[in-house]
Amino acid sequence: MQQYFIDLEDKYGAHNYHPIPVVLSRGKGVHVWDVDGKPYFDFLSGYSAVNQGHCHPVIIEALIEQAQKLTLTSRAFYNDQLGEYEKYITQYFGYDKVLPMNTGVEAVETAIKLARRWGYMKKGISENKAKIIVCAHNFHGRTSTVISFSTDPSSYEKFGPYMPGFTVVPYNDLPALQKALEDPNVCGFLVEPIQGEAGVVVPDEGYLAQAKAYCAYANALFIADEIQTGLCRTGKLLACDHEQVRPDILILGKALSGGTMPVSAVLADDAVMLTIKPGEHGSTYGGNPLASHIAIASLKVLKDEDMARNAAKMGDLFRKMLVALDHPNIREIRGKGLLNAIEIEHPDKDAAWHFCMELMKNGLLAKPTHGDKIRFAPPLIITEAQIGESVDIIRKSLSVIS
Ligand code: IF1
Repeated sequence: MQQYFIDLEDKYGAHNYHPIPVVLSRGKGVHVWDVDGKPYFDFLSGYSAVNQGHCHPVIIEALIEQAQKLTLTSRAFYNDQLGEYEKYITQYFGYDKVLPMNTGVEAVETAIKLARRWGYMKKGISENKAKIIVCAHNFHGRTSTVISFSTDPSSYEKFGPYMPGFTVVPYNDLPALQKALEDPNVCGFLVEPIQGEAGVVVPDEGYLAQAKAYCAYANALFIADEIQTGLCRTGKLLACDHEQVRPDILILGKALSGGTMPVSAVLADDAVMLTIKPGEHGSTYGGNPLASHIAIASLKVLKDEDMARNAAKMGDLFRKMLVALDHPNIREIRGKGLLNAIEIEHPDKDAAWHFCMELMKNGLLAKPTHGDKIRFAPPLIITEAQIGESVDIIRKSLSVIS
């Protein structure tokens, strides 16, 4: 049965992914089921889009309710959902304004345009000279501008020519950042509070706070891409909250819709946001009433169910249990809250893939990146008992690479 669907995708779909060979047809909470009815723990959570768990009843109810009333107006007209959502999300995160988009990378693009616009209008940078500092091994999405400052050849190679105006510094390197900020044409520093795609790289404590302080001193905007780290994933509402850092521009996506549709957002105060005027930026679907209604429900559920607290607690427990496995083929265990990764040490370079295949056989879904790293990021509603069951599966599956 599964092979039929795999063959369909292979024949008619572009080959831009290499999935784990499992075909899913249902999800509920921390579980997904394949087309044959076999259940799995979902330890990817749609790359953190389903923080609230699959098909969360409150979010699905909001979706159905709004889908039956009004789904899209375009921004040529007002609708009765967008304003309520804008009020809700700005108060939720404490910013003057929000600019709604759809995918994560669109929100990143929006933040880049905002930072440049602010650089020209407020900082006085001369035209077309603005620079944005980014970090090595960043991942901010797949558009041609965003891959222009990727340092991963599989993201940028043979997709040039590239967009100029970006300066790369090493991640978690404060002196390098301080030096790069000396350039008066720098309008902002774009950073992931924890690097996701790079393999869940957690910077040293104090990095974000000091980076923000350097930005303030240099009159440059601190731009946090919390698309993956935000919305309770790391055990706080935002990963920046671990260091009491308030970004000048905050970028959100993924779990803003609990995995139901692409909803992203850029938050900033008036001094930044009002530099973009009517007609200068937007999107057909951005701020549509369906997305607005769903996003309120998705944010509400995170707070009502105290998911930050559970993510912090379950994350600590999970890492403790992994450490206790004391397995010779696990080189490193790292993460914060329920954004975790392990690194496999093995002479066979496909060991992490074989291990994930075994996890699948035993009822847990995860996927390797960069060969030897495996991300473990279940929905934030996971219970202590389910963490226990999952670690049992991980322990059992490690035998294939022992
Ligand atoms: C894929 C990783 C996760 C992101 C950050 C922006 C975006 C992403 C920090 C763009 C997207 C995704 C996309 C997904 C794989 C994935 C990913 F492995 F690449 F690193 F989540 F872990 N900023 N991350 O993590 O958001 O436009 O995709 O909505 O298949 O490419 P998008």
